[in-house]
Amino acid sequence: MRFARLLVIGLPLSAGFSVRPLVSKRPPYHPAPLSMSEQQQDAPKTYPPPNAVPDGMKTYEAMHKQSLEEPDTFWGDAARSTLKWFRDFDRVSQGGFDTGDVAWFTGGQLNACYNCIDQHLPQRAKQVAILHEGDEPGVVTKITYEDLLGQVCRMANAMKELGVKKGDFVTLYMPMVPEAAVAMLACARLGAPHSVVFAGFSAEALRDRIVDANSKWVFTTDEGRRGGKTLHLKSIVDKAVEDADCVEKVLVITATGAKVPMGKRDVQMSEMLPRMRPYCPCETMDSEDLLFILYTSGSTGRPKGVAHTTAGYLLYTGMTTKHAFGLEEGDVFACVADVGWITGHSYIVYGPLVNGATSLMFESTPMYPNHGRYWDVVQRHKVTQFYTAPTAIRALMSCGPEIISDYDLSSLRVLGSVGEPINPEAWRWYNEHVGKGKCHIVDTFWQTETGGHVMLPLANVTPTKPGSCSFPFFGIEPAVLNAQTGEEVTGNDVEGVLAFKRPWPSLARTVYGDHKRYMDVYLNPYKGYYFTGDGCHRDSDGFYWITGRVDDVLNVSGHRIGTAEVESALVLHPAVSEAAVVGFPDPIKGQAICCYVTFVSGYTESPELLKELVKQVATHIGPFARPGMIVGTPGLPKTRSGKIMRRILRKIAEGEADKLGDTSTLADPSIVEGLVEKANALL
Ligand code: 6R9
Repeated sequence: MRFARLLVIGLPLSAGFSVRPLVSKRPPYHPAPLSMSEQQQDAPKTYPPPNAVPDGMKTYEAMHKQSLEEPDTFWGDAARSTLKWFRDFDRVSQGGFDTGDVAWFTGGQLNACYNCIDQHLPQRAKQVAILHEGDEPGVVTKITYEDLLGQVCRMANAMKELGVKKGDFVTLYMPMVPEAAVAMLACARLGAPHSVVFAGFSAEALRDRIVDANSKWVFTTDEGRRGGKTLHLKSIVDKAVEDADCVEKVLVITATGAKVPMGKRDVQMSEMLPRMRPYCPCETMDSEDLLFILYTSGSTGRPKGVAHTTAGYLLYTGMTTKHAFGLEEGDVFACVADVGWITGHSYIVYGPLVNGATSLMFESTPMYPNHGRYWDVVQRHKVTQFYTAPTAIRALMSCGPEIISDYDLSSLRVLGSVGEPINPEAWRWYNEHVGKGKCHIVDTFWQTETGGHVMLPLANVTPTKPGSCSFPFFGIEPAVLNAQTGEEVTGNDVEGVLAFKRPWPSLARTVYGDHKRYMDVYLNPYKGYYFTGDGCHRDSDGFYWITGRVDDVLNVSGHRIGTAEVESALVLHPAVSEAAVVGFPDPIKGQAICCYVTFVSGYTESPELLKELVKQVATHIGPFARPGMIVGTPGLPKTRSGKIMRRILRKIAEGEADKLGDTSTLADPSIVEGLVEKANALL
């Protein structure tokens, strides 16, 4: 018998939430795949910031100090100068980590959409707000701030006519078309929190998210296009809403113009929008009113609806966009993420627009029609800041740098990285081949829950080391904790888990509908701290290095996937009795998924069955969660008390069966012997 390495195949159909119970204790600690020593061996050099601002680090240090010593003055001033308020706030911040009653700018009233559009009209009516590069090269749409207001208002008025009111949840399942941003902003204008579901999720995953948010409205398009392929979004939504009784209307936007079946609940927006008035007043929102929820995976249980509120989120994403990327007048800012993830929310929509910048939205992939596409986009649109994920950089690296020299990339000043640790080799490639040694590389560490960057270099200010996310943003007080004791590890050249000691404006306020879970996952594991779930190293110069998740969350191509979700998708298959899922290193994706499964009697392992199981996961979650390896086994390695020893499964999947460590607590050592034999047959 051999391990089956399976190729990425098939299409998404649907997804279920995990049924594994929640735990309120500390998550199990295991060192991340990219170990600190590997990173360090490779990264002795410090790079000075290009075009350094005089005394930039001194100013940063003074501002950071002030943000911690006089937080109310720091954030109060920032909030008044960055945002437009309908009513000034009474208090800057209140609450804390004990009960998670954090609130910022209470008493203040504002509207996020007003801040992203209306406030800029006197100076920027004719400036491009959203520059959309379609799936086909050169298919470009430019939406000025003035046009954006009109489009958002028409959309908001249509939503009103369809019954959307302040406080109602609206789900979006959209490709990367400008209307995705327009719909988000229309929701913000009406005070209806949006819940954007990445359009790579299956119908089942979408349904669960619609139902969890009790959403009566779902936005989608007829179809989408990505990398020359068609995404059948409307038909996925049809399947999702079949058993989602809460849904009253599906708002169908025309993207490709394909004829799609329209049912009783479906509304053809192309017929409705031209009738709408292109102005719609803004709802007045309290600072702490919800702006949106966004589902994300955790180490256990079902995906959580991470909840962000209006003022703090907007202020913080605005400030981080400005400082991380050194925004200047006339810049073309390109974050090539998807709006279905937090990076798209914060750095395609809210952060750039609150700054009055031109935000590029990219519908395609780095490989379509060839691996020069990013650089073609940079050249044609004279992009000044470019923000992508290490997985894309590694994929492009594997194609060689030659194609880059066909393009003029001289407009670029800042190159950002996000989503996973960037290996020093990829960092240097990005710096040398794309940045030509003249751009600032900003590796930004943050999470759905943090709302915006928490650890990052500031453009033209912070020196960098390849693979390190350097230092905290204003108001962020990091701590390295001993994972077992929870004690803070002080000094430099230390390792542990990364936590934060005080709230900041864009910290997620709760898990929608389940504050206990919010406490248990983020604030209870280490009392007095926000726990990130990531391992970290603070080197001898005080630079921070993220070493990856220390819990059961995988990061596949920058996509966060809970092992529990994959396991519950697998056990829904009639052939599977038990499943245990771990990650293993992948040269491009960072991590890939390995599933160990035991079969119900009567089923035997076969290539067909293994393929079916891969499809099972793609169907229940989405194609991006497809396992790279499925291993049939007569049993899972368990302790005598019945706990699965994932540490052992991880080692075997990583090809380190010779370093299993202590196996004395195993109930049945022969199971591990069998698995190791399988591994050896593969290697
Ligand atoms: C923004 C985003 C969050 C997890 C996070 C960590 C990993 C993100 C990183 C990084 C090292 C970076 N992560 N950025 N690890 N260096 N610059 O990706 O949010 O999808 O919630 O993922 O991603 O493990 O905990 P999200």
